[in-house]
Amino acid sequence: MITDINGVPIQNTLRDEGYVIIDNLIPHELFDNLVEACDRVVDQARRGDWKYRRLVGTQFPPWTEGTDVWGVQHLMHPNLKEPVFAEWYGSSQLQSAVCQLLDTKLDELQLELFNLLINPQNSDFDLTWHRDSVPAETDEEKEREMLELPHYGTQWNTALYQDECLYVVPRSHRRVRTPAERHITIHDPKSHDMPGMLKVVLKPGQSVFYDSNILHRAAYEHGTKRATLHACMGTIEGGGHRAANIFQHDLDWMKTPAFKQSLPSNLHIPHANTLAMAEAAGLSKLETAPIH
Ligand SMILES: O=C(O)CCC(=O)C(=O)O
Ligand SMILES: [Fe+2]
Repeated sequence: MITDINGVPIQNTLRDEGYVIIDNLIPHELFDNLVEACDRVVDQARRGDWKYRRLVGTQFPPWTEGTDVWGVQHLMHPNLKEPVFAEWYGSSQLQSAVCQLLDTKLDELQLELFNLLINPQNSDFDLTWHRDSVPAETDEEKEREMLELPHYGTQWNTALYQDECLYVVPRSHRRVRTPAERHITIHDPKSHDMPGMLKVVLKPGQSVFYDSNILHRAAYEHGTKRATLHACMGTIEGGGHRAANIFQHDLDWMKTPAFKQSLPSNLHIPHANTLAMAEAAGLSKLETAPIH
């Protein structure tokens, strides 16, 4: 049983609070390799040699404008030639945590997104208060409906350096927004005064798993080094709703033989599960329209 930094089973904290902080999901022998691989991919993205990146000025995909980078996409892409990322994504302690949180078995896991969040170089950048899959303008009735949909997946941030960028409103993940929260998300989305907000502080090597529907925002400071692994995994029960969330990031490269061959054996079934999900959702390409 994996417990959080307060000794509570992680699935209980995530269910009740909407987020949970966990120590030690990076094996010792991978830590330095991950740090070095991140330095290399960050260089490539900042130079413009790696085109899959998040650019300052834009929060949600697609990222077509700007030059300053706040995120590097598709760390497991075979063209990056950094096998340590898939090695970690498929590592047993991480998979155990995900299985415990999703109450599922290893062979029902689905390989999904794996990106890197970094500090921009030239200017600070604030993300707005948001839920990942409910746009701010959504009316209350529709919001209630969307919040009731199960996720069949979980997402997390794992910090390689001290990370104080993420803010959440604990326990906001299953209820509609209060009038004050609705006002902020629509009219003042970069507010620093969200009622009940909490800064998530991660030490190097700590992870936070968070419900994609928790109200959250992030503050990107250009002067503080950030390299935080940002990923998600799902279960085969996800279906079309999950497909719409995942494939808005354009994952068609995951169908290539080169990707399959690059994966460690413990990711073969999760990879096959992802392709099967796309097929069941009737997608000929692993690509869907942006949600926001
Ligand atoms: O920067 C972060 O920690 C959160 C990023 C985020 O909320 C997002 O990409 O939707
Ligand atoms: Fe988000």
